[in-house]
Amino acid sequence: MIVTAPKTELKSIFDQFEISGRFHHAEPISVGHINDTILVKTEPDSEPDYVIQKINHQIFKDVDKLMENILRVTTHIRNKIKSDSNLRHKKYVELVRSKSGSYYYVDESGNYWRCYVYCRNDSADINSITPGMAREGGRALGKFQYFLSDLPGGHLHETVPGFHSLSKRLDEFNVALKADKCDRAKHAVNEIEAFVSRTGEMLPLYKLITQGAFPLRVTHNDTKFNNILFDENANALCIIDLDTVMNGYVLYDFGDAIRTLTNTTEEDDPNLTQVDFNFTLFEAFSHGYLSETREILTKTEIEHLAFSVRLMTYIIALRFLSDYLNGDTYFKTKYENHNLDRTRNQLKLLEKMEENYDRMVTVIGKYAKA
Ligand code: GN1
Ligand code: MG
Repeated sequence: MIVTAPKTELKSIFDQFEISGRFHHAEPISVGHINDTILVKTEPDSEPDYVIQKINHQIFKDVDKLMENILRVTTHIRNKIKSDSNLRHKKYVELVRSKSGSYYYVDESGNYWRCYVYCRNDSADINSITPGMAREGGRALGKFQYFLSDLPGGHLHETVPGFHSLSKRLDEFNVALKADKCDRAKHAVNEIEAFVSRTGEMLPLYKLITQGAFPLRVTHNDTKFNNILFDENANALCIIDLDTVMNGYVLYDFGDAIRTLTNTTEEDDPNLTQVDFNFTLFEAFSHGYLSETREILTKTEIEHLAFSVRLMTYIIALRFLSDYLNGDTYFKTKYENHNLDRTRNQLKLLEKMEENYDRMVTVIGKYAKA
């Protein structure tokens, strides 16, 4: 679909950035749940295309800090890629400066906009991800974490405090359930029970995290598999969507990547018979990931990779349910029960992960040994 109506408005926003080429037309990219993303095609064809994004600053409240993190991270990755001739084919996320010299622009209505150089993405849809792509994706995530392991300048800003904290997400859930302000809890009785009955098995890993059992590293924190871009030969090019890059634990990145890669259907498919855990893709991703990271990860990190898959699926499903109970104030939704469908889908996936758990542990053990 081509955006025609707001063209003048979009063009005037686009014109605030130091771009080359001329605005031709805009197309929405509707994959994310948080920001609004638009692809801007330019002319002549020899010039790059761009992505402009309206940042959700209800969620990312301090845009200066957000953009400072992204700039630090992208600069560091760019320097790594440019200084290694073996990495010449890799891409990096490239922010475009606004004409006022900063990396975002605030319009008259107080909306925050930023601009990136567009990186063409030939990723397949969820049904045609091959084991080769999963392995490449695992390698790309491992490299991403490795590149950032010597990021200078101290800790990144915590742009969303406690983003993957189980205790924060349980507190939010309990507040939402108690308030039940849309009178929706009665539609989610089984789902609520499914979370409550699993809390006990989730807490030990959370406790280990809070006790400092894992090194604090620079992590992506939103490693949906579709945030890994591929070229037409299924080589991973780069990892995008850097809003949540913060200091964190590799378990979060591994777990969330597996959550999104292995589901045999979309995250919000209401037809639960379609939801299954693709073990072959899990194995291929783990192979690629550990081939890049086995030398840097600690024994304790490796031992908890398999469980992190269950923890992350639990946490994100719980966030969908809390948002449903709160009346859909956080994730974008397209219909009344969208967040409930997401919750059910992810709980089904979690069950499938539980069934496959012992095999997952075995596979991690195998690839951890080289
Ligand atoms: C959100 O917007 P998107 O799709 O990149 C969310 C992630 C969730 C994901 C669930 C900042 O990511 O944490 O895992 O939805 N991002 C934020 O699909 O909350
Ligand atoms: Mg995101």
